[in-house]
Amino acid sequence: MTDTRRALLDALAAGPVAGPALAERLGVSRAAVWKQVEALREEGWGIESTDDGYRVTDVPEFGGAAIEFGLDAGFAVEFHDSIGSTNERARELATEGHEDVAVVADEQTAGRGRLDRGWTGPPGGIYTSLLLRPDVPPAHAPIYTLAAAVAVTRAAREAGVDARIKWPNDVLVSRAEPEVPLAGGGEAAGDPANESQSDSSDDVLGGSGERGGKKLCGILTEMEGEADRVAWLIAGIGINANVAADSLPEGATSLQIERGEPVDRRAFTQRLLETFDDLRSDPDSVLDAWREHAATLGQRVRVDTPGGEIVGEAVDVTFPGALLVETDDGERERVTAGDCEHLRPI
Ligand code: BT5
Repeated sequence: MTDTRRALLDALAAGPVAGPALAERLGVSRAAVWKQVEALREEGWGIESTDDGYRVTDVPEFGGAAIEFGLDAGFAVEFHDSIGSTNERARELATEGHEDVAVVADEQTAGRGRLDRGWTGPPGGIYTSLLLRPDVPPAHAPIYTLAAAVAVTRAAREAGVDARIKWPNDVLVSRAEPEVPLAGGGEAAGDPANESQSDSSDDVLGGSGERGGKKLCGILTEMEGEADRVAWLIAGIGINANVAADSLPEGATSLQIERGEPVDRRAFTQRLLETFDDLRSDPDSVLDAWREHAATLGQRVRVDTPGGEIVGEAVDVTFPGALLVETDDGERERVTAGDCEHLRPI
């Protein structure tokens, strides 16, 4: 988006402005203002000429200018109808020295998950990568993954979808637990045999379709660090927004499926960026917000960590994003990375 167009839309976001006042404010001719207004109309914007000046009546459903219009967050938006991976594009921008950019796409053709896994990105999604340069040590990076998960979850809940967070990086939509006979009153007195029981219909997808929920969103955080400081950090967020079930892997769901109608992707993305922006400026608030929306806490979990498998009850999350797991022998393990599976309660 050109600077003139951005300035024009910023001015109109506050209410009607007359052509001459716009021209003066933008430092361009009245003809140039008129040309920009015409170009916006051609792209689907409703802009009326009233006695008070130009007034925006309609904003396109999705797109860079649409997301930036009225946005209360410190991000410029770079929009793509289709792209390989928004994380890859954000990396390019990082190398060029940019910051505080949200790369957003409607479709991703080569989306990436963690650990060389892929991310299916049909049209109708919200695929975004937020490029930041936080002044924090590299060890604090995980708090931004948690912040992204909180931001998506809040936006989903406001859109009427009962989303919850599975540590560390998934947003799931809850559904009723299958009826499980509770052994001996249901106290968690670890019978390892039960832990391998799984409902194969919903948790076979390498992190997708976990028990108790279908995967609505995945987050891939990448960063480059200097010795004591993050050089850049990219929070890559893939949200199944207006996507039908047959375009998604098994165990996945979308906002449209859950709502029974499409979601306003512009409003959703704005809410996501605004919440993330608030959280990143106050990292200490992230953990409480995360706990509030967590599906993992209180669950019996199995975490596949680089150092081996840990099974127990997820009791808390600690800064900057480690999961505390109480194992059956009463030890508390602090898990900083790994794939987490929610186990059937015993
Ligand atoms: C993730 O990895 O969940 C992180 C996904 C991050 C995607 C975003 S989109 C914007 C940005 N640009 C990128 O290129 N990436 C980021 P992981 O926990 O490894 O889960 C990956 C697994 O989720 C796959 O192996 C599939 O089983 C499943 N999966 C793939 N696509 C899915 C989808 N659209 N919905 C739900 N599950 C999916």
